[in-house]
Amino acid sequence: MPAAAAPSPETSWTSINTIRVLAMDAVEAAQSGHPGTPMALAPAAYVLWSKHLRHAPRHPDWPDRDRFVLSCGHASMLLYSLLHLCGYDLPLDQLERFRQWGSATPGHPERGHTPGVEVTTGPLGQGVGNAVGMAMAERFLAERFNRPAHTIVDHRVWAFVSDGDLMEGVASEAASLAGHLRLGKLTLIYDNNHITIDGNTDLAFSEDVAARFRAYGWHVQQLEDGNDLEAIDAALAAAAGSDRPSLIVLRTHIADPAPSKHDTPEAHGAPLGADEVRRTKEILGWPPDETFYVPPAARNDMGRAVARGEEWVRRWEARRGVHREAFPDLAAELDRWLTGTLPDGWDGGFPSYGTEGGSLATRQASAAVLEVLSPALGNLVGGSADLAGSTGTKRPGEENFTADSAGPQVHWGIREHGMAACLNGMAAHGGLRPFGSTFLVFSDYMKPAMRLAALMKLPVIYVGTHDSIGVGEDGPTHQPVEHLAMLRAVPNLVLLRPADAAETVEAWKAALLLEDAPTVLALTRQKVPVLDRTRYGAASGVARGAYVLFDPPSPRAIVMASGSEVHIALAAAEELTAGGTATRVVSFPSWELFERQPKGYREDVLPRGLRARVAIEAAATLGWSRYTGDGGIVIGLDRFGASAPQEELYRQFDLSPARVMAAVREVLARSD
Ligand SMILES: Cc1ncc(C[n+]2csc(CCOP(=O)(O)OP(=O)(O)O)c2C)c(N)n1
Ligand SMILES: [Mg+2]
Repeated sequence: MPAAAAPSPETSWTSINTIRVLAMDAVEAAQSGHPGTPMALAPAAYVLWSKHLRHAPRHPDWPDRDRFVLSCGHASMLLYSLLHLCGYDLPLDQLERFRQWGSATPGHPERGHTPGVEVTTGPLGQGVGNAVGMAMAERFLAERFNRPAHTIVDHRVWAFVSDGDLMEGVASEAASLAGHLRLGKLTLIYDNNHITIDGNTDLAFSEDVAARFRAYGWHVQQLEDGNDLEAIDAALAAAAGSDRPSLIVLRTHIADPAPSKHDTPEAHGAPLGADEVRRTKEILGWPPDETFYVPPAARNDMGRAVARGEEWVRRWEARRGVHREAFPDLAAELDRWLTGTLPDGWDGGFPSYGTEGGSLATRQASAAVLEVLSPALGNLVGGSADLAGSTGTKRPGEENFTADSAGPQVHWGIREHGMAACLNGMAAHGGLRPFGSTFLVFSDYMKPAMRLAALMKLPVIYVGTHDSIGVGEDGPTHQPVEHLAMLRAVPNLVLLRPADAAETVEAWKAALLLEDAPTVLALTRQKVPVLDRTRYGAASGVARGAYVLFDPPSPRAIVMASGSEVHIALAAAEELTAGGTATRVVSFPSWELFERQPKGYREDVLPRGLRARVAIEAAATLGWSRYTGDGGIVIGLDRFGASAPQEELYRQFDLSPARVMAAVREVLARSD
């Protein structure tokens, strides 16, 4: 990098104070938001963004940029001020419209909404996991694509975290894993301000955070003065030089230098008030009555990020050109990974099921799919939270991700919260197809991150096995009941519950083709019959969410079901049909994919005129009436399961063909 003259301390402080004032003014204008934390973190942010963070404001998607995560998303005005001043496509009028409808400056940072925002943050703790996932992604890509004298993946991950972030359990899980994996390119800057919403941290947080992180295997530094630019600079450099993940515990004072609100919880989440803002501006030597004032010196100083970024990108492009010439196949593969493109023939080698009969748990079919898919893709990075064998995600052919070498097989440990948050970081980083697995019932432990994946439109794949009372003897703690309804309620989350081995193959395909939504594959522990596809509808219908599986002429009723209950529906419909009551079966693996189909298709599967409808699923009935209509019957399980062999449970809860047949007769009688 050409050595630009370092800004004078005076200029640096002008820039820092500009960040502070913009945060105060934006919150004041919105009469809503969080001014204190951006003000206190402005010095550290300035040093990081102007001296350490490698970024390119005109190329916010430059693959080799450093990643910055503002885990304490409530401090969003800090990020917006930085982005604006550094020359990202975020004009000042957007800061003036902070938190307003349609502005690029929402209350908390949202990925895909504001250029330069890497991840959506706000739910505390999640950003720590995201940062860990990003550092894992960087290491994985670096090991795949760098060659001696050809370094094309080499970037760091920096995150600001608050007291709340470090109190949340998800951060502990992720930090523990990061220490274990020795993710040296990760640095957390902890805003140790002793303040949370309810008051001083004395209320609830007295552990020695530095000692805790040391125990995780982190490199830890403690700084007593959040305004000591030189010390911060040196600490960031030392963090970057460590081969372990780094924590910088930085003592700050919320709302510094507001004369009466600094160090108070009031400065966390409310405007400082016109008088306090005025007095703060006077202290800073700012024109007290002007709002959103950006001194030219600050604009010039921070605006240097543009030219610096252009130069970094230019050099990287040059290195890539040389790398491409030396290793054309490798370079093409990197292109493919970075653009999220599936390789030619990716779906060619899957096992095919459908004529041989027999039975197979869908988790086993999924394991067979993974065995083929994993080497074909190369970037399917993930694993399970200590249930690799049970969830069929062992992938015996793949290397482990360890502290020494980044294979695609991740052992997350028993850390579902952390796993899910890391998966979001990996997906947001780009280049990988991340997946995680556990028992479906423990989606409860992943839900906060799953929701954020859906909100961020990240194509994370969750493999959730043991998807019903079919779990059997382990009992109600391990038997999901309400989870399907819970997951279906999350906007932009796709749930797929395949009925047999062939549907499982198709479900994996559908998941991989989704680029803008996370997918849950809900799979059985127990064996289910492999349907004879010469007799029934083709499993390719899975891609459409629901399809006609069994269709006698002139059906009088429809039975719909997902997963293991499709077989119960089928047995009932065949017997009814043989007895003269022609009954159609709709296999319904995914409501969300069905809702994406054109109206005509949906009408073909569930014709308006065919109102006699029954649904069966070994789960909470909540929601199925949207397809059965008021006149229909939904058979399910609106209670917890129990510990017993699974056949016995299906018997006790009467999830049986006889019950379906009775229900069909009842709905037909109603409509007669
Ligand atoms: C999971 C979660 N719980 C609660 C909140 C609401 N909340 C926002 S900030 C905050 C705590 C503020 O304290 P701290 O994290 O230290 O941030 P500071 O005020 O110091 O910036 C809380 C409880 C949240 N955003 N996320
Ligand atoms: Mg705090």
